[in-house]
Amino acid sequence: MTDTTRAGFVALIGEPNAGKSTLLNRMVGAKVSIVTHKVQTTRARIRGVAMEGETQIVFVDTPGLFRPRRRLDRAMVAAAWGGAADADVIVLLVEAHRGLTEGTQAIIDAMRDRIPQGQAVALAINKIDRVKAEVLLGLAQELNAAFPFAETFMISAEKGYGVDKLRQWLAGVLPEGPWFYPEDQIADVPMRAIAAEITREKLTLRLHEELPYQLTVETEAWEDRPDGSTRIDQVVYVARDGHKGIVLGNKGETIKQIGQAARAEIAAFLERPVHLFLQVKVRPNWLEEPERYSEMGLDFKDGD
Ligand SMILES: Nc1nc2c(ncn2[C@@H]2O[C@H](COP(=O)(O)OP(=O)(O)OP(=O)(O)O)[C@@H](O)[C@H]2O)c(=O)[nH]1
Ligand SMILES: [Mg+2]
Repeated sequence: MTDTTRAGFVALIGEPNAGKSTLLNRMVGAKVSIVTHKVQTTRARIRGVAMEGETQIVFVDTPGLFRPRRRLDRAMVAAAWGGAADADVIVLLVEAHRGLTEGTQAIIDAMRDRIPQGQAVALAINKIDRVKAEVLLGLAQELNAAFPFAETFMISAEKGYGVDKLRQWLAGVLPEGPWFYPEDQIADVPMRAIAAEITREKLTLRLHEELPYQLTVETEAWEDRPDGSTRIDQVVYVARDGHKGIVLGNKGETIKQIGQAARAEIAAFLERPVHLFLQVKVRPNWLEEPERYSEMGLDFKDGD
């Protein structure tokens, strides 16, 4: 006799940098969403699939919620709220060492309007490895006074503390039903997009200040060769001539190192040799081009 299967969607929401992508990767057991120490790393919804017993949990990583300024920011925030509204359960991540910030309070206020009545919201206080245990109880009480969370978890997405408990609880509250994906599928993101994101991660880690927010990466061509290797051609769109110079670096040294780091990670992900070709193009208006948004997995009109 087989057990009844369960399946559902769990949206991870929170301020930029809360650790949503780190948690998704930890739950899935593979790096399907990029992570950096900088805010606004994730730009679109990323679905990762985890199994807990007979339950399939589809985690939805979302862009951080903040007060948007640019068109891209607005489209990102809309994608995050869309992910939350579509989910069976929401997990709000809060950083333990920052506590109930203005940003988290704004999210809690917005949840009252945007989340359908009766939709369960769990609280995950993340990065508990960064604080003393004493502060956690007070913080949990403060947050639960601000919103009726269904359950509170103390976790470290990075170290793995408390993550099993959270996954087990989620499995228990998801509805009975058939799985959405084959049992061995870990992500619902096209490989071309994952490869572009890996390159964007390396650019974000390497470049300073505003520059990572002013560029986007697209995979233009993908060729699986008969010799077992893959050739990938990508374009890095930047907004200004000056940015192109910075991305290339002296004698092309910067882009070369970024390309090497990205190539190694894409090859490890694909488990085959990769030849990666990066081209940097200046496109002053890319932040206002509908095509760039559809490539990112965002709705251009959400930015209106
Ligand atoms: N110390 C500590 N750092 C963590 C933990 N979880 C995540 N981080 C770090 O926090 C930073 C942000 O992590 P991300 O997973 O990219 O955060 P995010 O919420 O996806 O951020 P955005 O995509 O920008 O909204 C990274 O440097 C992570 O390594 C944790 O449990 N403990
Ligand atoms: Mg992220």
